[in-house]
Amino acid sequence: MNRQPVERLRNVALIAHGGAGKTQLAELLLHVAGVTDRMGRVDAGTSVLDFDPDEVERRVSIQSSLAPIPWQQHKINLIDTPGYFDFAGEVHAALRVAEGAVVVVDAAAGVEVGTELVWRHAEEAGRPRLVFINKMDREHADFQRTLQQLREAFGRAVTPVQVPIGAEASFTGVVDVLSERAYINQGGSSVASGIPAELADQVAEMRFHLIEEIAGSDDTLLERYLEGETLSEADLAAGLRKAVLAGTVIPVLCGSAGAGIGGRRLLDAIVRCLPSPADLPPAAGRDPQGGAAQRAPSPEQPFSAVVFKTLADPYVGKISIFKVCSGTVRPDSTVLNSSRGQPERLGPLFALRGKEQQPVTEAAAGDIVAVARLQHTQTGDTLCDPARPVTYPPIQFPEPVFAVAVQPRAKADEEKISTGLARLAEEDPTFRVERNAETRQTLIYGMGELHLEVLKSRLKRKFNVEVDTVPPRVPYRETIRRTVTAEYKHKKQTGGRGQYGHVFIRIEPLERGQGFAFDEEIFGGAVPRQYIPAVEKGVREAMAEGVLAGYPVTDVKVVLYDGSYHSVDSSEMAFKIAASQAFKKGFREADPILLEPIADVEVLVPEEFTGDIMGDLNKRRGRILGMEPRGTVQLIRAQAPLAEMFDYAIDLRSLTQGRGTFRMTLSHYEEVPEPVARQVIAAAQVSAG
Ligand SMILES: Nc1nc2c(ncn2[C@@H]2O[C@H](COP(=O)(O)OP(=O)(O)O)[C@@H](O)[C@H]2O)c(=O)[nH]1
Ligand SMILES: [Mg+2]
Repeated sequence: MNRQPVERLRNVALIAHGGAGKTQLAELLLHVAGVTDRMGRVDAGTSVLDFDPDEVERRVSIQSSLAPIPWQQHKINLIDTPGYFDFAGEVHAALRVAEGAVVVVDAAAGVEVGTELVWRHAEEAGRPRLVFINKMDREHADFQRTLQQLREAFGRAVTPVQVPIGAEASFTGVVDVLSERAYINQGGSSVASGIPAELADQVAEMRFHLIEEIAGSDDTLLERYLEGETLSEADLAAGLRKAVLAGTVIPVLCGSAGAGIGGRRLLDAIVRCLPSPADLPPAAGRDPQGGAAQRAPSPEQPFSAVVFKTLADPYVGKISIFKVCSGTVRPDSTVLNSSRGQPERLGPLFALRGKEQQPVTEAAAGDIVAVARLQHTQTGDTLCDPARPVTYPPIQFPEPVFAVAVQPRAKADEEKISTGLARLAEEDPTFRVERNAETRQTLIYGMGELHLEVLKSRLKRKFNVEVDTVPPRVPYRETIRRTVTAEYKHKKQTGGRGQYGHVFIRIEPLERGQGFAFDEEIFGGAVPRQYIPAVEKGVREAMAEGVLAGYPVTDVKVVLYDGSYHSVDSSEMAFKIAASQAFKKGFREADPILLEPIADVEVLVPEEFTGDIMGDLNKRRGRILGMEPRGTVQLIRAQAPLAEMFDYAIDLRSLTQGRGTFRMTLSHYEEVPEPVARQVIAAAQVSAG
């Protein structure tokens, strides 16, 4: 494909509830545009876009996929996104770089939870939209009902520009309302014809309504319309485009990706109604001094780009996909990664269609290209002309909040696992790896169970390591409630030189969060100076594994106040042992308790779920701190023990049918209530054998 003037580019995100048919629709568009000889089929595993083995195996999209499509002297870069909540990060990234979106809705299922979620994302990103009511061939497909649901959920801007001809098995084509032409599918090609008589009245009425909507969005058109002038097809087309860009009209089309109906009209609508990069305001970022900087989407401007996706390939290495915001970039040039302050040498540039790579000689403002093996670059980074630096804000990704611990199936794989996980985290900003020194576990955080399942299988396929997942251990701690004194004399006489260390210590509770303090009140050299550090060391070692259940001890102060020594047999080792034993002895008597981490939790849910959510948090031993409205939803603030929150992501989703989200950060430690503590201690004793 040759370079297109920026006005002839369309970057379009396909977004929807999972299973609405986005990928199949993209396959149809590729096929009707003549890019593919045969239409790829999701069900047959022959999709060009769902190429990842995990996608083929599960028959669902897991990551965004690109499909450049030439259509009527335009270039459309379709970004097919995954619909499942677990992969919502991909939708965020796609909407950052696409200027417009096509929302796909299943004509039988109607508006679904995922429809609402992606709609909200698109609205927040300020992206003009078209709606495609898909699967008109399916049993129970109902255009009017679905349209009604759309208008109820998203307002009156949602306006049909097509009517289906027939439905279910007898669905054969569509009528374009503005042009008053019918397109009927005959043996795979679309044949233009007159409006079927039984639809004439309906189309006339819709056309009247649509023209009013279009005219109402433009003052000069409105004036001419009110003066009784008949607006030409060109006037109306221009007016419709303006209204869509302004968001006052959201056109609804229909078809069947599976039966191959409605593809050409959708491509037409994308070209005619959705914005080009030039229709958006210039990209806004910061210059190196922190001042505001702007770049218009013109090939003549200094080069700048945003990396919105990274693929980790074990053979090729890392592939970074970016959208050129301004200027032109050529292979083998040196650019600046301004987000990290690092130069990057670009190798060959290529366009991606699914997994297929086609070399390109340049990429100009507005277009999307890929490059392999960048050294420092990660998703969200800005690349730019080193002489004219600019940095764009990073892409906002949802926080991963579902955690499991992983352990290698083969012990020798420890290292391979950490490299593999690190590479996967580079590829996926909604995946995080954390080594917890306290529990000695590697935790992986993701958006949900399916997400982490997929990552496990990628780890196996790409890095050849198998892991088992286990529940995360809770990093409990131990502390005391009262001050005690303890004495220990370590004395051994065996053959040659003996061992002698003798200490008196006082152990005092500290405030929560104070950690550890050590002091001494030795008079008259009862314990010689040089042994005092050994005493502290002995205490610290004993604290590493508490007496109650083996968890680290915290929030205590230890004071060495007396002792004795032997001029020949005393040693650092002997004092360390004495101190350690004295601590263990004293700790048992100091009313020891178990502490658990408490998390700050913020839950965002629609009003109707707040009762259930609060009830559920109470069951998790949570405390509700407050609730406040946030736009159309409620924000519930609470604190809850981490131990009860590991699977919260899953339960919240089922409690709210996917409408709720939450964030969680560690806050502080608190005493574990007695009955729970007893269980934890018993479990620790079992596992210690
Ligand atoms: N009957 C019918 N099935 C469709 C149509 N479009 C997609 N499908 C099927 O719906 C399922 C989900 O399609 P897919 O494209 O993977 O949905 P996505 O999750 O939105 O990408 C697959 O089994 C498709 O074959 C359609 O127009 N009609
Ligand atoms: Mg898909």
